[in-house]
Amino acid sequence: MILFDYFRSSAAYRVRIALNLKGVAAERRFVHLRKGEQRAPDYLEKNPQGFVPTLVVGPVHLTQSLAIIEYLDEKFPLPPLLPPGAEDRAFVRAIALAIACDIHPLDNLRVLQYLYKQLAVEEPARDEWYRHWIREGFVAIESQLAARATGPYCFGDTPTIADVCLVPQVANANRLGLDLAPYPRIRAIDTACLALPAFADAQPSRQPDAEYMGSESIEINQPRSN
Ligand SMILES: N[C@@H](CCC(=O)N[C@@H](CS)C(=O)NCC(=O)O)C(=O)O
Repeated sequence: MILFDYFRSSAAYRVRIALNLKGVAAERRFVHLRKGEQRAPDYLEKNPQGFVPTLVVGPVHLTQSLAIIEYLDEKFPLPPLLPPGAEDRAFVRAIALAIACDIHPLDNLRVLQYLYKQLAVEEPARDEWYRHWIREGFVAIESQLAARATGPYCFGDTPTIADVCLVPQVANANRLGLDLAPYPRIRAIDTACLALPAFADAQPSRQPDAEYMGSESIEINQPRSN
């Protein structure tokens, strides 16, 4: 298996956590998003959306982090990343999707670049955009988690796909200086997860391609003519 990865990508971070939880090793190749390597023709052959992560398994190129994580869960069933009950599976998937479909896409690099280059939105407003969509999502997720609080994680006594998505999103929130005080349950789950080596070792700062860990805006400030 080969994981096409970028240290700061929270979608790739999800897959790194899942691989670690499963104890599955993957060769790593790094796609430098700030340099635009995700749009290189040979990379677009692997992932036509121009995103990381991509997991290459033999001749097959798997894309979309949640599809990759469910693939890993099917191929390597232990430890399971989905609970046994159908309603409980729906709950953890709902948390994962609230992050992966409703928060994260609005703060993606290409969206921030579009705000900057096409719409001339300057850094303070872009950062506020970024924080706004996390806040909107976290308010709802916090109440959903509080209503189902059953253990140290999003659901039950072991991490699920919900935790695999939540921890990278909290990392993004911290990077943009979002005040997490209103979300005590999210903070407690993040702390519990990061106490596990599978999560801690997948953190952006611990990746071989890690660079400066400042705000996203610094990354996208390039001439508008680009
Ligand atoms: N829904 C996709 C999202 C992947 C994604 O947005 N990846 C970001 C990094 S977190 C990316 O590659 N962005 C490149 C760009 O915006 O140009 C997934 O879950 O895999």
